[in-house]
Amino acid sequence: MKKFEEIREQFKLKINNVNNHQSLKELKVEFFGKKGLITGLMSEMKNIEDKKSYGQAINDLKCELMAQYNIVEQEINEVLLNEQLKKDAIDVTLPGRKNKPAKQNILLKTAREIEMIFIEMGYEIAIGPEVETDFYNFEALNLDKNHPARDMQDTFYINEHLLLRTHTSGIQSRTLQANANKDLKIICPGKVYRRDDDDATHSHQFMQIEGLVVINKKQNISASMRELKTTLSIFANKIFAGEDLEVRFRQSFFPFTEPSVEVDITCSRCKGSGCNFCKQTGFIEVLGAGVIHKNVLKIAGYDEDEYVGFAFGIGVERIALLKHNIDDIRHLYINDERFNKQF
Ligand code: FA5
Repeated sequence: MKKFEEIREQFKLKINNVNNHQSLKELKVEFFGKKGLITGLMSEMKNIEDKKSYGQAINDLKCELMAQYNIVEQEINEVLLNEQLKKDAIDVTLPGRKNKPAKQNILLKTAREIEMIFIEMGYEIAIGPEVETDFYNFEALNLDKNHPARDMQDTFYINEHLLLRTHTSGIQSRTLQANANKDLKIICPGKVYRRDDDDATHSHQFMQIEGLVVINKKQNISASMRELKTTLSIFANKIFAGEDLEVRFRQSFFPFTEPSVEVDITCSRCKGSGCNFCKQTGFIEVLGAGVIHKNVLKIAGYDEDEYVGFAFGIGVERIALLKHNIDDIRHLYINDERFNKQF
């Protein structure tokens, strides 16, 4: 019983000096731990005759001291909580931070500018799904299942028949089929996807704006190579107004146009002398175009001998890069405020 009293006194003395979690923890180990003073009382059990009363006494002492311990622990927690609350207090009378209105991303801004140029020329807007069928993305465009040109536009397949569209030309095939034997003058903006390796001028996801004009040959206007070249020259002059950039038409191949061309613009970084950005060519390709292949008109239900048309697909990112002298396509997507606020 003397030993019990000593422990009780010792505990009282120590707990009065506890004022933080660390000393509380040390006290707990010293008295209640595996090798603590209270546990130590148990080792005397073997020398005690009335083991039951002795055990009961240890338990009572433990409960008594534990109750005091819990009170002190609660007090310390309260003090700490109050300190934390004081530290975290918000002065609601301070004036709030102003929200800065976000600027429109330069990519979308460029897309809207391109659209406006064509809308002013009388084009209407058509849209289509980003998850496209193999038929509209390829087959209706004269690219049957095993056509080698499909390799140039490998993409992400949802299943055998559905894929992420590789170009906006799928909207062209849809609109032609829905309006067979009617005149058409549309642009089709949208996102497209390809299994391309990302670099300064390529992305696996990018934007295109498709253009399509179809006219009945009986009319006194046409929509063939000459009109295509004129249209694209007007577009290039408007979008790059004030810039000293050359427009170059280069012979090319697309299964859905015949003849086909690609249009390049002088590299805005080296002004044509050749650099890493333009892969030393002095030019950046911005679009593909051509006179609509007769098979495409036929598949869509048009009388291919009665109608003629041209189509083009503009890479929106490439226009933005050239127009604003941006050195990497990836800047357009990473949403860095320092980049965005320059435009
Ligand atoms: C096409 O996609 C054709 N559908 C264009 C077309 C439409 C031709 C109608 C004839 C008639 P092409 O794969 O070349 O063509 O892509 C067109 C433009 O998209 C390119 O000139 C380029 O500006 C842009 N482009 C192509 N691949 C990428 C890419 N990985 N990242 C960014 N822009 C790209």
